[in-house]
Amino acid sequence: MKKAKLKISAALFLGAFALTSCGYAQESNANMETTEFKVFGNCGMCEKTIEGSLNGQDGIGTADWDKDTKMISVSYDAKKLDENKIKQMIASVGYDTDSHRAKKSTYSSLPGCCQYQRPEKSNEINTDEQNIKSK
Ligand SMILES: [Cu+2]
Repeated sequence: MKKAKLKISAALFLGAFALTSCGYAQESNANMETTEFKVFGNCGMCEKTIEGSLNGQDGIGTADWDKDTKMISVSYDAKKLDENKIKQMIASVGYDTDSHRAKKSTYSSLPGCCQYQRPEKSNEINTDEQNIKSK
């Protein structure tokens, strides 16, 4: 009888662990949302910089950029952040997204291998205010 009880509690424990490791705990937080968008960049160093601009920040769950597809997947607390703010955070370290453009000076200070081909779009939000004025 004692053994049976032990087995049941072990099963419950394992079950709870499995749910947690599948991200169930995070999904039960109603504020967590996931978004995916393009971030321009080249290499593994870009990946570290791009992800580093988000990971560990308040409201960010995880950030994962793929250097082949140039797509980033970000889970975030929708009460604290939105996609616009996340794109601003990425632009602040020198990386353009589909809608936000990094400051020219920040882009220029990236290592040579990281100076990716910048997108040419007219409807993007330019985070370089001096650039906007001179246009
Ligand atoms: Cu790079």
